[in-house]
Amino acid sequence: MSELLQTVLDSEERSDLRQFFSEIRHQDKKYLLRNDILMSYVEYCNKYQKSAEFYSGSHLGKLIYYTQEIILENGNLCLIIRQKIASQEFYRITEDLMVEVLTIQELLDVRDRFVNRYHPNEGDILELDFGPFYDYTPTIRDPKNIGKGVQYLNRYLSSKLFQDPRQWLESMFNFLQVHQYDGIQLLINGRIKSHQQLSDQIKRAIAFVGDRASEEPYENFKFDLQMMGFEPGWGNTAGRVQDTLSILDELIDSPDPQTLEAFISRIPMIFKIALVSSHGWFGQEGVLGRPDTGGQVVYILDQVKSLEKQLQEDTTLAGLDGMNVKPKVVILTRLIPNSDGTLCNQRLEKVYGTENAWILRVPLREFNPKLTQNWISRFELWPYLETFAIDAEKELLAELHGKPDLIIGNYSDGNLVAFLLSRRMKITQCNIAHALEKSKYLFSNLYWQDLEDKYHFSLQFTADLIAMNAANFVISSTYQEIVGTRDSVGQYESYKSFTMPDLYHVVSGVELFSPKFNVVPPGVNESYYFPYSRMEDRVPSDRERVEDLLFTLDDPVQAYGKLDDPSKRPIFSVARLDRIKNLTGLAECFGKSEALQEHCNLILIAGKLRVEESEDNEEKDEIVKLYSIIDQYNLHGKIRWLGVRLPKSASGEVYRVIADRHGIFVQPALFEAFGLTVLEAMISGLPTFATQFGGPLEIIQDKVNGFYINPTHLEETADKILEFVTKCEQNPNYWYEISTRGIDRVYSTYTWKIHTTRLLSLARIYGFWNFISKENREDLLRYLEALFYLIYRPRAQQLLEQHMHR
Ligand code: UDP
Ligand code: LCN
Repeated sequence: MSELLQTVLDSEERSDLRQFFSEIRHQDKKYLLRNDILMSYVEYCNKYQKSAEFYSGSHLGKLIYYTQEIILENGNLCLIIRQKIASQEFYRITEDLMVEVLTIQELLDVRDRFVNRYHPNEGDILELDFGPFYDYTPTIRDPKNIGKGVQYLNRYLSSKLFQDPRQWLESMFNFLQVHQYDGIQLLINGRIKSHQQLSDQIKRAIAFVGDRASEEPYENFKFDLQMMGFEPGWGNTAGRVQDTLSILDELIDSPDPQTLEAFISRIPMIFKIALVSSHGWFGQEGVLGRPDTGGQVVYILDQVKSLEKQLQEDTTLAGLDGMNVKPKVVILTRLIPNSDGTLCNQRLEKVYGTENAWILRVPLREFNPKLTQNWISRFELWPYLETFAIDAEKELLAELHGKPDLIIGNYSDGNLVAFLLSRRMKITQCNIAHALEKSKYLFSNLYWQDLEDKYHFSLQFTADLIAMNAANFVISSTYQEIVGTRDSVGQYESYKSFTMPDLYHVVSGVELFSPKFNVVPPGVNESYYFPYSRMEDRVPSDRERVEDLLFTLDDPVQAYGKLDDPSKRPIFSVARLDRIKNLTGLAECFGKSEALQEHCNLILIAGKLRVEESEDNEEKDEIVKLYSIIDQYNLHGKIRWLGVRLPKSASGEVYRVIADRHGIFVQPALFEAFGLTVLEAMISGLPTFATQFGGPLEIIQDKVNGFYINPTHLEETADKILEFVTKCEQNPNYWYEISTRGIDRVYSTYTWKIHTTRLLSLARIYGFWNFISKENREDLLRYLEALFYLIYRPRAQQLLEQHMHR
């Protein structure tokens, strides 16, 4: 049993526990989440006049802190305790404090009973259990190393491999033979016939290139190397070739994981990449602003540009320029015939600023043209993905003149398509979630049947389970995306076990300790977003136009509100008008603080200004709410609300103009998976106050290079901002300090260069290990296929039939 629970039971706090549980039993709520539990505990402590020391310092206080859920059943309490990251324990506690440990199966039954969906007489429910597939794969032990998968994998597999030097050399020799570009052999040729010979030839070649000037181009001596058995791919100059060969030489003589990583990272094995963002509305102009075409589109476009550049650099360094090697990156998305003035109806669109990166659009098959001709919400897309993958495969093969070397899925739907494509073409699969819906919607699995009409979570969660287990590796933007924080469950973690009543029980849905998980955060587009102080790169006329738009322009189509005093310090935010983005919360926080209003104006760039212009119900509600907050707190003269979607160049200038005026940026989301606007604001030099719920918690270091806020505590947030503003008024240097540290934080940690170097190195290393260890994943993949065909496909078919009748 949990030590903590045992300690409470054995101590004098036992009576408090009994009393507290009795209070809970008398509440109306029968299913308490963490917030409810904490609130009840506060009430309990108040009612019984417990000291502050008892509240947080007692064992009971700690137990409550770690309790994620309490479910009441027949007077008993079921507790879900998460004392350590990524591990949960379940207990049933009776009125007289008898404790019984529950298995996960028993807990899932409790949850089913809670929603009256427990029917044991009708037979057992299907149990999904991925656990056995991970029994024989390496797993990380310490939770703090979760997300550093590749380092671990390298160490683990190297030590196994290096134990048998003969086998190891043989494997390496085989691996070096397989690399080609468009049918042309790379690295080594048939003249080297064995690993013994390889080792000798490497030493000869090192001596040979060592005699040449370091900068001498590879082309000058390529035939000599070829005679020794070496094809292109080792380097573009004598120096580089010598370097690469020496790393390999060292690896053969005294292998160690770092040398191995350094060597594999240099191998030219990735030239063509396909990224999948199937739900579409993917383009370079006029597409942002639909639900989930915000950060995801921005992320992928910037990533692709950076990937192409990195691949080009790698190709040049490998000495392949003479072979006319042209890396290619393709973003695969759906073609949407009725594209509302965007280019989403065009098959091919070149990505700006690249030589060979393209958006490739493949139409959905025409099941019901009323739907398939138009944009379809990501929640409704499921029936079309299988045939989309089949059609997309042909298009990809044609466009890339062969198979991609790596396929990266984005979001639940793109990851499922990535799975189908990787399976068919046998290529390394990488997953990126951006955000998983399961933890975004409360009780999304428990009440899935009630939500099915609107969200079809049965399809989405099944797709997620399939894709995350199938992926060779997963990239997350933050650690907490995988396993949360001390007090909150991670997005992937929420797939560990859950019930889908009447459909299936997941007893082990994901191995969080698997080295497949790697934290690789995104960057920010540095040509659009850069520090306000870089005046030489700013265009004065743009600056003036943006200043006018933000503070003065009198144009009811674009702007609402006239500022009484435009010179006050601006508090700025930009986001879609989603409930979860909570811009209305920020307006209310500003409204509640007269002191803040005295010092600052509030400037919002958000969605649309008129309900009639919006097609999205949530956005409509938020528009109405924002107007009513402005009236309720009489914010007229103190707020400007711009209903515009700015092109990137202008949006970069917006942050800088706010920084010119020593303003601040606030990101008040109730939950933010990562938060690209936080990076954009910080790199521009804006002191940033961002939500403590989600990614910003890892981007910002509180009070060092920005500030955390709890967006559900309005007064507290207002006070934090006010404190900062007052401090800056007393000491203007303070603003510069935070501003500079914010800029440094982004440049040191969140650049696309760092991201893509890491991503490509991961892709090579996972590709290498797949080859070498011939890691047999076939059993797992077969299981996943069965889920796809037996659960996913029939449900998708049902949804399709509904669509046919629309
Ligand atoms: N964005 C924009 N105009 C808007 C709202 C957002 O250009 O009116 C951009 C913003 O600059 C950022 C992205 O859209 O690059 C939003 O990404 P984020 O990760 O913050 O949130 P998401 O919308 O993906 O949840
Ligand atoms: C989706 C989100 O919700 C954001 O938090 C991320 O920043 C964005 O995708 C890019 O990954």
